[in-house]
Amino acid sequence: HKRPHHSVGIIGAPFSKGQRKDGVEKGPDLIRNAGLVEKLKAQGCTVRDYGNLKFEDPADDHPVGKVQRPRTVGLANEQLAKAINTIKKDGHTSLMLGGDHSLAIGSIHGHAASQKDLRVVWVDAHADINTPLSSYTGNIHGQPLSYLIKELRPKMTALPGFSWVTPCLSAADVVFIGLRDVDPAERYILKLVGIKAFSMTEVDRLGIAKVMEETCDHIFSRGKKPVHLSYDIDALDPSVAPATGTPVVGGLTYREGIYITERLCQTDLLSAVDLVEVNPKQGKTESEVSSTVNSAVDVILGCFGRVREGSFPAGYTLPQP
Ligand code: 5AB
Ligand code: MN
Ligand code: MN
Ligand code: MN
Repeated sequence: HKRPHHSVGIIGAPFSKGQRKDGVEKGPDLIRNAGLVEKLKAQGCTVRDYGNLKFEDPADDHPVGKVQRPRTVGLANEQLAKAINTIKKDGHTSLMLGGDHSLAIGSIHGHAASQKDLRVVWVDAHADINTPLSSYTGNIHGQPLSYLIKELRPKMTALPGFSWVTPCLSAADVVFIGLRDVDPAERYILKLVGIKAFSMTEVDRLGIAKVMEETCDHIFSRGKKPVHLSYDIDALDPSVAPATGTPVVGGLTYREGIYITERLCQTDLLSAVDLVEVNPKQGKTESEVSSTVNSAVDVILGCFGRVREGSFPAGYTLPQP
């Protein structure tokens, strides 16, 4: 079994306006400062860091209904979509470091522009599928999938900043893992359009290995297609990832969280990864912040070939006595 070579294109998205807590814009640099690039290279990856996007603040971005900062979020995601499209055209697996989860709109849209017919694995405590009208918080980080799924078109309203967005996914292309805090409207939507979901109950019932076999069966049942992994760090239990804006007890263990990445890496079809919602200001201590960042780094390393059984580079030989 030859390990495939991973060429990773990193884009930082220091963006927080899809929700109301500051600090999440510090995610990209924190994750880099934990040695991400060096660690990816040490496990045999080629890495190109495209740096951080710079976001603008459109004037008078007043709410539309309950939806907060639509113009700012729309514009940031339009920029991100272009950057991801460039990274894909350059031939890399894209790695987007957030930032809040509203960024999945641009990341998935940009990915879909270069690889049509993708599959999405959404690892999260939350379903992030509120429509602008169903959201009671008005925070767009709880809504990204509603903009992307074709079947939800009839439930959507036009928002300033979002005219560039066209839904690029079908409901059957998406799988959720880790759900445990789903709004009534979101549960209704999951049933309405029929999205495969492994909540924490299914993780308990089946075990993570079976969840991943069923996930792969589902996403590849209509052919082998590129996979977009959108990983919200709050999917992990707050004991291993406390520094995040909306923590929920009863989450994935570190081992379950890593297993997901190892299994998806094995498919050789991982084409884009998002790692979002690391927020150092939500950590109560320095060690809460570092455990969250370290978990995020390990999730990423698992996506790009790290295996817990250990490995050695091609051509490796033991020192001769
Ligand atoms: B996250 C909530 N459903 O819509 C909403 O962290 C929470 O990206 C969303 O998963 C959590 O605001 C968004 C109540
Ligand atoms: Mn979440
Ligand atoms: Mn999320
Ligand atoms: Mn791999």
